[in-house]
Amino acid sequence: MKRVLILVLALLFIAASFGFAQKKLTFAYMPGIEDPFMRMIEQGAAAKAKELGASLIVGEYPKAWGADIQVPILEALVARGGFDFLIVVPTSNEALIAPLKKINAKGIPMVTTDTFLGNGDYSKASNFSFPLAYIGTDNVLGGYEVGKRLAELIGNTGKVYMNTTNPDASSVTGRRDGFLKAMKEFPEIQVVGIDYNLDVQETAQRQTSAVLQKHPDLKGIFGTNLFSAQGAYQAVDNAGLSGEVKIASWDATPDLIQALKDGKVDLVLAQRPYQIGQLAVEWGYKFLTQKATVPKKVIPGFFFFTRENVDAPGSQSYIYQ
Ligand code: T6T
Repeated sequence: MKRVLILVLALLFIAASFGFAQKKLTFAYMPGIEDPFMRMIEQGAAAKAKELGASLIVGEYPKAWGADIQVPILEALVARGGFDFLIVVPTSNEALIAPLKKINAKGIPMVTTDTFLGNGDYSKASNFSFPLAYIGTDNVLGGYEVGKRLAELIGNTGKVYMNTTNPDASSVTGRRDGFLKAMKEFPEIQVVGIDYNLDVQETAQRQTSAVLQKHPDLKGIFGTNLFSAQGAYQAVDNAGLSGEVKIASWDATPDLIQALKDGKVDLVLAQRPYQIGQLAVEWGYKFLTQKATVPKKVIPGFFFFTRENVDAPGSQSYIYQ
């Protein structure tokens, strides 16, 4: 009788453990803005979740960039609940610290993707080091590489201009700083201005048109994200200066790839948003199921499109589809 009881208890224990191991995990993704880059992160995260037998829920895509718009959506997502792990693109490295800290204090582990909090160093204790990792591009390195290539495109001399989005988003400030670092290596290049378009393409276009009027001898432009670059090349095109003003752009949207083929843009840096999404789910899953230590920074690389390689079969997977 006693043996039977022990056997039953053992079976119940195994069944309970099995049930726990089988609990379907749910990830939540909170994007930064409605755009093809953020959608690619979702696609990568969804694919990886499916592969691992987990599921993904997605917060509403903000129609514009900024904490004011993102935080209420994020809070609604958390209020709805039903997820084990958060993947978030903070739209401000300062303003998102407090709301995310509150969410983390509820016991929700998280990674930040694409952008980070504070200075991005989650390895030292600080008021922003609670995310498990930053998973995204090395933006300073990318900005630096863009700068070197743009310098070469304009023969290492002349005026250049940068159109960017926000002064408090780590992604674009990293690109700006890396680019300016590269420019310091070219004493004959003059940076005539930096404008912030707040992630509005029409603003980028208007700002670029004004710079072209003020500096008709402008030689090069760096557009630090898809809205900046798309607005910038359209302004140059409208002024009839395509080909004369060299344009280095960031983000491989089909629009920018077509512009590269048409000679309206000269260089396109592609990030790896699909991989960013995959890696976020993969590390979250390892953390939840195996208590794995997540590396504080996970950095997939980037890829440069030029007119020489844009049609190569090996390049096509880098386009944001
Ligand atoms: O360039 C990406 C992203 O990396 C950046 O943080 C914000 O803008 C994009 O989403 C493109 O619109």
